[in-house]
Amino acid sequence: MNTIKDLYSIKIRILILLIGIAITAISCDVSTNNPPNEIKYFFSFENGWEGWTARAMDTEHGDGEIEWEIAPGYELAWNGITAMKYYLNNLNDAGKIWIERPFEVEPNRTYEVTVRYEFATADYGVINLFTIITGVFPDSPASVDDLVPAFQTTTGNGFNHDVGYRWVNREFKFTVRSGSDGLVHALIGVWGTWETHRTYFVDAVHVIIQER
Ligand SMILES: [Ca+2]
Repeated sequence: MNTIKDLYSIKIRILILLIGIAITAISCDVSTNNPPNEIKYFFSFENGWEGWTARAMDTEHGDGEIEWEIAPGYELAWNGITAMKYYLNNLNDAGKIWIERPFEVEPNRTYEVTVRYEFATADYGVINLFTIITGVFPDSPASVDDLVPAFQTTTGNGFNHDVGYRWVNREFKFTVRSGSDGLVHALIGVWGTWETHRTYFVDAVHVIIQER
């Protein structure tokens, strides 16, 4: 009789232990399913545009337009075999070309957004350089005035003589508040600040969105 009671008691204890393990497992699951407050994206353009689109402003020249193009290509790459190639023949000394991509976030919230990428440039020295465009906005820029906060550093590769193309790392941080549509728009490009033609490449783009 005692043996049967002992056996019963052991079974109850095992059952309680199993329930305990199950509850622990469920609570772990819940904690790992919490919505992350940091979202990381990476773009290497190995699959083409990867959600980005090309835009330009101030490209008018006489009766036509200056020549410009942005497209994924195979000439140079930092990661994999393709990078985004930018060509701007800046005959009007004003052209601005960039790629742009919307990112889904929560509406009406403030975010810290880091935009980091590799930039291949043959520009050297400190004069006659173009200017890098990088920014994050609640709305896609509709005018050059909207674009002004995205005018960043110059396109120089850090050398004081011609060494051809060099990859340089560029990183910028922004604070942006999303609108009611729950989108923020990231931009990467160049502003022609010298009257000549230039080609650049962008690859390995990280966009890190962190809610404040
Ligand atoms: Ca690539």
